Amino acid sequence: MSETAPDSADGNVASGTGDNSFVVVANRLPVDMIIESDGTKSWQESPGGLVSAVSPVLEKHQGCWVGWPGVTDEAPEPFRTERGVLLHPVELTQHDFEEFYEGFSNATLWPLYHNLIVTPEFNRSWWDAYRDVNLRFATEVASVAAPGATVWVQDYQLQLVPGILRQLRPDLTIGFFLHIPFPPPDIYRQLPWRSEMLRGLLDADLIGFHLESNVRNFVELCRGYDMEVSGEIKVREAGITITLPNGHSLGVGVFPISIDTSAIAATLAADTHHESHGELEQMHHNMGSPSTVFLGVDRLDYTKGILQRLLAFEELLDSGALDPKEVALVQLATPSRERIDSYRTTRSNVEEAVGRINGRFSQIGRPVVHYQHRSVTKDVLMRYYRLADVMLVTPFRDGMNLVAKEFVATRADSSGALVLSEFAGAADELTQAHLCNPFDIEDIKKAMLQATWGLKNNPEAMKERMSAMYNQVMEHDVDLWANAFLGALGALEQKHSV
Ligand code: ADQ
Repeated sequence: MSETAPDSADGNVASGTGDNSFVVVANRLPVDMIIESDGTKSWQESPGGLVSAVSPVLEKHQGCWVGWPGVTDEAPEPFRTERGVLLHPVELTQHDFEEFYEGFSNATLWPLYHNLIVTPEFNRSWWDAYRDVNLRFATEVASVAAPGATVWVQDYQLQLVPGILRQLRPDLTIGFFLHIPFPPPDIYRQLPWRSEMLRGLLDADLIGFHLESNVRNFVELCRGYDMEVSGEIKVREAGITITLPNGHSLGVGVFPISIDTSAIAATLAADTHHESHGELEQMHHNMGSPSTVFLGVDRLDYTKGILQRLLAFEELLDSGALDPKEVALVQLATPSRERIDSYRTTRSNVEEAVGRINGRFSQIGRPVVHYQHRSVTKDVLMRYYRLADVMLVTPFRDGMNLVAKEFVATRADSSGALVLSEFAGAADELTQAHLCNPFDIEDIKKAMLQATWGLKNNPEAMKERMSAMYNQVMEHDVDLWANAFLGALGALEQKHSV
């Protein structure tokens, strides 16, 4: 796990506040504070797609990141990372963590926005905590932002921040990006606090979503509230304008998030050193030299469809369609939201399936499923991507899914295949993948077999598919995402100030 050494250790605490012209605010800082049993404190990269995507943007802008440091009841001083990003921690109490983070954010909004894969819980005291914590984040941002600064609010945990900030600091330009899907209006309307939530969001100057379907859902919802909607949906532009009864207008657009392709290229290049020592071959050898390696890389979340993927693999072994002496499946699962019941159940179901499949099909010293319930460093992750023949990305629903794009970015040689859920946002762009319906185990099996068969019997066609996806990802990286969003936000700001 990579460590980021704060300069505060040598006394270089951020001097003064209110002088940051670019501020990102997200629930989590890009690093988590780790407190050892002897009280020693250190920092580790925090998990998840938002951090992967937004970190390089902040590094390029040398901006300020306001967020929670990952441990409760701790308020470290602001500090600058080695890469020049000013981190401004916001304290969450244990009560906030339970009611705002685990409760409202992850047991109400997360399942609601992911189309009810599990049933959302509506709890009034969680909503109170959500409002309180959003007020705290907005107040912190208001104190660090320079006059006329640009503030970019990230994700579903902070949907009230644009509205509160607008009250506190009318001089700011406020963008909001939603990293998860926006649900159909009928589902959104189940939320008891739907109007206040929507009102908070609409005080932004620009709202960005990953997909056209997200924007359609959002616009339909707004029309139901008698807002004036004009323009048309555009990609990487604020094609839609929504005007509120008080005269405030905002832009809405599709901004598909992506990955830092140059950082991946640099990691791959650095890895050639290890390559010369045969590290990749050694990993393959340690796995029993399977002719086909399937790979899954996910936060351990019920939306990611890990269990269904394992069941599909088990059925293929059971029927003899795959030979357990020839294949292996590696599943890396980052621990996530571990105290929430639905996450505990998902973990125990996944681990039970791993144990059963290995019990049925492994030989001594050669498991068919290699399962790791922990994070790995980026360079090790890249090595797993390179090792894989068939990448399995089968979420029931996913805003985008960066893992699919990261895998493709390691395939400059056009090797390998991607099995991809049609309900991952990435399926809108990676159309050459082996698409499947993750709710249909037969369909996952079919896609896995087509990919395996294609690699053996039709390598040229498979290379064409991978090459098209590789070019797509290389031409649409995270810089394009950030520049398009911030460019559209800047253009709106100029329009308003004319
Ligand atoms: P996530 O749900 O976290 O992100 P994803 O987009 O796949 O999903 O990002 C996961 C990130 O974590 C990737 O960068 C991946 O490399 C990393 N990761 C996963 N498992 C790992 C492991 N075992 N070790 C190390 N790193 C690991 C949310 C939304 C997505 C959306 C992103 C960005 O749910 O739909 O794509 O935000 O907007």
